[in-house]
Amino acid sequence: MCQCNTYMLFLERSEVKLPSLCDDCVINPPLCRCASLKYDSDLPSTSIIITFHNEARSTLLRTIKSVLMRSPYSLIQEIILIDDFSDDPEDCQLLAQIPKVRCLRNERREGLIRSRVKGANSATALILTFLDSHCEVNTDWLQPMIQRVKEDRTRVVSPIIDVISLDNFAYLAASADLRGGFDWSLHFKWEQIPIEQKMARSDPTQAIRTPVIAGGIFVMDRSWFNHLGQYDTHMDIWGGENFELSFRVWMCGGSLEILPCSRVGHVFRKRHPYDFPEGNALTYINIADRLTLRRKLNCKPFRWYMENVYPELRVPEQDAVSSVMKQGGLCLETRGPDLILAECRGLGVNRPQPQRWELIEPHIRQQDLCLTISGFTAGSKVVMESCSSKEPRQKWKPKGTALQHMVGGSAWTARPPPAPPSSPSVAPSWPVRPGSLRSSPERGERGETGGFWSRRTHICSSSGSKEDI
Ligand SMILES: [Mn+2]
Repeated sequence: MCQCNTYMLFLERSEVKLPSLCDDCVINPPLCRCASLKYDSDLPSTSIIITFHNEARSTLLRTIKSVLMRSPYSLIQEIILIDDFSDDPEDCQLLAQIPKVRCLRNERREGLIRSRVKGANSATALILTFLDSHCEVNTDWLQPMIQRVKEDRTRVVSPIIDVISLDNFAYLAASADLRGGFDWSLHFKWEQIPIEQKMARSDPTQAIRTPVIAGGIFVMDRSWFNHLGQYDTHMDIWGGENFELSFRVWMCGGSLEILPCSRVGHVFRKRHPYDFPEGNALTYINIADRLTLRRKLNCKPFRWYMENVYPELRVPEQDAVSSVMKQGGLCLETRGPDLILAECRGLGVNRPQPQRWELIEPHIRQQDLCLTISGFTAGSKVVMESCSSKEPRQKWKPKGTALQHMVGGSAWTARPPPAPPSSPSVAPSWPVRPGSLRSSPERGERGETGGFWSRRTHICSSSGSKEDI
């Protein structure tokens, strides 16, 4: 019996039933075009690398079965399972009876990264496909990715990752125009493609450039993976490796893409179903050899990545400048929820400094609160409200030394604060003409910075300007 027959026999006998797929044409009509795309007839085959630790057998089998049933037979060189020291060694051994499946078992817990590198090092195909152990690949998932990598080996490509419901294992389609991004807490997030890129896309089947990939499912040329230094095998703990790889790919001459015509369902878990080896998120490792590698590969600096790959991600530290704000010799300050113009202190020895405001265009802020006009009509009060990037009432622009509201050009006034008799410096009202509120540098700063807004020196001070609040 030829290998092909054994393979078909397995698929027929396997008890895991694949649920019917959702119809892309119903969910996303433009993606009907995927069905008409043509791929090279001589696409290279791939080694599929799946690592797992105590994964449910049914989920693992579902992953493998979907790969075997929904990929052209010739494209699957092998499926390499790396059992990261699961409690029951049989999990892996039983699966190795399936055609094309090989099993490698770790002698001790190694974690995701060393397991993947072990799989990659034993792979025989020229293209590597990393796949999570709790997936269901969709029809024609593999050809689009191999085609893109065949055309340019420096591309690292990822499918659209659909959702397999944690509750009933139903297959749910994800949006087809998202890319990978992150915030400064380094949490991965799906985000909309920037509007300019969206407008420029004439064909919904086109690859989507992405700053980072989610990391669980991607295809990469084996020689490119090796050239870039695989993974840092000192990494013990799951998570973050997708950022490290993404930055390295971009900065060292490659690119990352999401391919709308390739779809793979993935069980997104609410929490980690297993324990980690010793160490935690604050455990630092020595990266000297990775720095050497970076120099050797002549990789671009992270600034280049920020400016060219992910310019939408703003750097708060860089944008922020701070200043005292003055009008008619008085300083703008907050008193609890109220805004007032008060005598500018800080001139004498040991006198409190006037409050500083941060300009992070278009916001003028103190911590999480932003200077906001309550309406666009003359006489509207100026108040402090929670900052929101979508709020037009909070948009300001420096004009020379003055500040102008970008939308409301009319005069407005601040709410008169309660004026205790003991505070002669409290201004009863804040009548301002547009543009007449001025930022004012502390002495000496102007010469250093050449402007009235100076580089921020602190975000939130517990002394000085805040001590009387
Ligand atoms: Mn996963």
